[in-house]
Amino acid sequence: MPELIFSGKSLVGEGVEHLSRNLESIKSIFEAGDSITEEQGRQVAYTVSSYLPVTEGTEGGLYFGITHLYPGLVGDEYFMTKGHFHKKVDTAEFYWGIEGEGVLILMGRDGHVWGEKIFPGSLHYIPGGVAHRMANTGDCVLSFGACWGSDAGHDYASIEKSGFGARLKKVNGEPQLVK
Ligand code: S6P
Ligand code: ZN
Repeated sequence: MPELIFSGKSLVGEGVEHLSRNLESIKSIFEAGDSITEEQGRQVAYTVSSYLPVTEGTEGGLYFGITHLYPGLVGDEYFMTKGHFHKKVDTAEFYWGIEGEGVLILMGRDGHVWGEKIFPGSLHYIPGGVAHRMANTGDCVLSFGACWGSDAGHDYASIEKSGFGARLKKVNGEPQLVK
């Protein structure tokens, strides 16, 4: 068996994959993405460490990941993850808050968007058919865990094409979903 260490905040060990996304690579998700300069574009927006013990598509397996999402704004929009539906659309996922604060932005297939506050210890069940994206509304890194099925897959294309039905913006100093 591989030795894996999940310290609560980080995940290391044999087979753990690390991915990093800078602002340049995700700029199209932000309303003001075109304002991102070359220098800002090099800034890391989030990293993901994941343990994917079986081949993607395997039915009945589980995946585990930790995301560290950095604080910041693009225009008046908080740093956020790309967001996705699952390719096998009816598969669910758990998210839980580890450190920092933010809002889990959710969108049903009908385009209805709502948010759940995430904070250390909060637990979030994301039902099948619900797109999910995380925004960091705090001043510190937001770390959260995720557990999803190895047969779920990721559909990023739908979000790239149509986005979410609302954006999480800083309005008078407070996060607000704006259509
Ligand atoms: C995977 C799970 C997370 C995200 C990560 C980055 O199903 O939801 O590990 O991959 O938070 O978000 P995104 O939307 O860029 O994959
Ligand atoms: Zn997911």
